[in-house]
Amino acid sequence: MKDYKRTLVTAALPYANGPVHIGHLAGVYVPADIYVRYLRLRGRDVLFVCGSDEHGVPITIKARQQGCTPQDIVDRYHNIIDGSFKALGINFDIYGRTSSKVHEQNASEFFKKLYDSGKFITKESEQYYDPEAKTFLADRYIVGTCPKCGSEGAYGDQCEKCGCTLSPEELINPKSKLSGAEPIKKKTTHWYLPLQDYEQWLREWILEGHKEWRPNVYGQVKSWLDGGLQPRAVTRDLDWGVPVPVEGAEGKVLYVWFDAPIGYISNTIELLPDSWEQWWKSEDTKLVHFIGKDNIVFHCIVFPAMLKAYGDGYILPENVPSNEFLNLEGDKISTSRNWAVWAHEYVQDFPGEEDALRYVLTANAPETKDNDFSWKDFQTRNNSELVAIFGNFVNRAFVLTHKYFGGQVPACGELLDADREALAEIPALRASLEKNIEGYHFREALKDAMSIARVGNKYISDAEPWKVAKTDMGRTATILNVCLQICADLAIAFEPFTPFACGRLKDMLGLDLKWEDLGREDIVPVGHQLGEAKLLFAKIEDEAIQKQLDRLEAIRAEREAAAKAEAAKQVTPQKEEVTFDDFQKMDIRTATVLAAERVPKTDKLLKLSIDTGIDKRTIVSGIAEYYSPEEMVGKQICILANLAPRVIRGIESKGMILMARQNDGKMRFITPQETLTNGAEIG
Ligand code: B3M
Ligand code: ZN
Repeated sequence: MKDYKRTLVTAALPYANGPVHIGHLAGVYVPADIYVRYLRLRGRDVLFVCGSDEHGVPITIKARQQGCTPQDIVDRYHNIIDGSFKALGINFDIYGRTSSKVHEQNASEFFKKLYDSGKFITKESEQYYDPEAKTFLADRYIVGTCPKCGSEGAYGDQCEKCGCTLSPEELINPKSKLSGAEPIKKKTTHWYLPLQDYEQWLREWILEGHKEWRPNVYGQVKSWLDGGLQPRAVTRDLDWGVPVPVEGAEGKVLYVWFDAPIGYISNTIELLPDSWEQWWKSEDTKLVHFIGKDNIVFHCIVFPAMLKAYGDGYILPENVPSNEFLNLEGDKISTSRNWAVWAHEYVQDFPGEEDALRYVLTANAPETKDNDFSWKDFQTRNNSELVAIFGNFVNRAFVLTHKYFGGQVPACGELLDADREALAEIPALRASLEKNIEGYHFREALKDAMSIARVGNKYISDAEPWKVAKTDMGRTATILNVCLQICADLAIAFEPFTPFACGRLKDMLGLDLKWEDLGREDIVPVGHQLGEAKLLFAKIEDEAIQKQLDRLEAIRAEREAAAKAEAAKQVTPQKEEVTFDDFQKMDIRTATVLAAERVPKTDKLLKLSIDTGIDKRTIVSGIAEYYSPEEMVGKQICILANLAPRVIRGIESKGMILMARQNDGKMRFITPQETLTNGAEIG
């Protein structure tokens, strides 16, 4: 392993078109923050860069929906996102924005240099154009009927109902979202980065050189490369973004996925205008991108190809850790369906419980496969791990030290086997923790930290200093000394994971701790005065959890009702063709219900006596779900008169009542608009 002088950590720039949710936190920001905190604790030189991704079509769509400007949208969400990161202790060195002047200049210059040095190709293509609004239409701006599931309002790139990927050509009856006009095809020219030229180089760099990358990342890269790379458009016809800085490119901007990764560089420049290059262009810098799994291709293929094309000494990432997805209560997290736990709402609903979320999202991180967040699990992990093990242990150690020794760290006498065994576990756990964090296995690393708490908790429970104190103060002193060393270990080991509690614990200890202290047996010096015991973690009560579950349940119910209403509008496809003769065989007539009663011991059946004009007869019908007997009496209905008789529940039923069934299952009988004579032939 190469020895780097410094580490540059980037976290994917969240789109400023909505707040961040627990999926983002678990996938990208919490792991990135853990990694950075750990490196800092070890005294390494680290820079942690993030910012809002403020371009792209979804932002313009949101602005249009809300009747405001894209700038209003990004201002709003930039602030919300920035605020929730801060509240959760995710401490970037800079949280910039891709709408900043610095970025506009930098991205523009980046494009210009590639353009001037002939790294792009241009291609003319036909794109959808709104003849009324006089503008090209991004795929998202075209809506129509989904060819796969038939639902209305599918987008030109995707149907959100059935989830299928689409191209605008496939939409049935496409319309522009801007004017409602039918889009036409129009020629336009764009710049493309010929990715295929970098294929061989990418193969060597990643497939040969980075077999240690996570399997999900490596696998995705491999399948892209095996599929053969194509030129990628780096410009778009749009009026929101960084203008394409060449003549004849009016109305065109840089594609959001071209400018966004450059944003990492721009934000570094903004923070360190004089020394940014040492972070981006020095072989002594280790670059690590933390991203979501849907960003892999851009960070492993497109952005590296851009940097390679640019030259000038830009370094490439040493690793690109990316997680799988986190689900919520068994369902995919979805911004559009509001199925999420929003970071900014969490910090409002659970003030002081920031660590609990960080802890649970790490313990449950979707590192190797999709994982589920449930509120019950959240509560259990908080209450029975953080509170009952870590918190409880520290609290007992402090309270007893105050009780017996006035809060002064008591002297450590001769160590017994139990003391030595407990203490001996810490260096091994430290080594494992280090290995796991440096290998980006944060869930395992957290287990190591928790194991230290378990060691402490078990040690104090077994040693029972509260009993020993009745007879042997010397031994009590030793036990508590050992406990306090473990408390200090916890303050260090947990800092990357639960920084708020560790801050409180360090205050209680009154010590400045470094990673190197972890596992030492004399971190806390004898005679040192401890602070008062503070609460490290609070129990999360059932009511707080129920409130969250109720909120989600309401959203689910609303969604189901909407889906039902939507389904009711849907029409079942037409049946197979029949001939006129087939139809002629059906003898459909008007008739009047003379009497009606429920068929005993059934929920669904009514026995109806009807006057068909031809005769008086009995029909048993599955109508009771929709009509009471009283409602039926006297009604004129339509029947299939010549249906072969059937015996239903011992009653002979002759014919069938015609009913219309909606797609939500609701049925109504068919009645003539005005009362007719019974037995009138329908056809
Ligand atoms: N904004 C996508 C996302 O939030 C995108 C990441 C950009 S990183 C340069 O998933
Ligand atoms: Zn569909």
